Parts: sequence; structure tokens; C-alpha cells
Amino acid sequence: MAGATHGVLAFCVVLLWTGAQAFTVRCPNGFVGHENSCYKFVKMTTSWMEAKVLCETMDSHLVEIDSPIEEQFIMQRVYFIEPGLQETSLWIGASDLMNENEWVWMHSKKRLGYRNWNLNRAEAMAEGHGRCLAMQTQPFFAWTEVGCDEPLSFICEHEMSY
Ligand SMILES: [Ca+2]
Repeated sequence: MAGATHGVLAFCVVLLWTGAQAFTVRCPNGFVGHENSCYKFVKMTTSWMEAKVLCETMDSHLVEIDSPIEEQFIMQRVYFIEPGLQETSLWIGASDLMNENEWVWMHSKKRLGYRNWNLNRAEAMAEGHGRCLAMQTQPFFAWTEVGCDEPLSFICEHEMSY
């Protein structure tokens, strides 16, 4: 009798465990989940356009940061977990390639809502206007416009659908 009880218990534990697994593996391979999206942090450096294409080949797009909460997750991930990304800049999914100075998330075609520009933006622009957006991990993860051909690491985002 005790054996049978143990058997049932073990069965339930296995069910719970596989349930939890199913929950965490909803993200594609190599992606990590947060709220309704999955993210992949790619250390390899490449141009903005090539990064965009590489994300698309992985059923995702360059990350679109819509809120401080999403940015917080990315910052913590880069700062504490992702190896070798702490000192670099990372491509994110906006550019003003369509209309100069009109910054748009290029996958959703939405104009930037939440934004976290580098406070030295005017200073940075004096050195030349870049048309693609990057997140500078040093200092403070501010966003800055960079020439699109610069080789940078990047972050892909895959939105989960229900
Ligand atoms: Ca997003």
C-alpha cells in the first residue's frame, strides 16, 4: 500500500516537474523569458542591419524596449549574467533610417515611446550623427545613436503569442 502511495506521489512530482519545464521552455532555444517576451543576447559583433537579419533568422527581431521594466530586466541580465557584454555597446531595434531624427522601432514601426537617451546626446551628435540606436553598457546603459556599420553585439526579442 505504502509502495502504491509512493508511486502516485512520484507520478505527481514528475507531472509537476514536466509542467514547470514546459513553462520555462516556451522560449526558443538559447532565449530567456521575461514577461511576454524571450530574449537572446548575442556577443558576436556585427553591423545593425546584419544584426537585424540574424535576429530574423531566429524568428525574432532586434529588441524593442518599451518600458523601464523591460529595460531593467535587460540591464540586470547584461550586468550580472551574460558573459562578456558588460563593457560593450549593444544594438537595439530602432533607427532613424526612414526620416532623419524620427526614431522608430523598425520591427513594430512604432515611434519611440519610452526612451533613455544618453544625457550627453548633444555632445555625441557633435561627433557625427549615427542612424542606428545602441545601448551603451558603460556608463549606465544610456541609449546613443551610432553609425549603422559599427560592429556591435546585439539583443534579439521574440514575442510570445497566446
Ligand atoms: Ca519589447
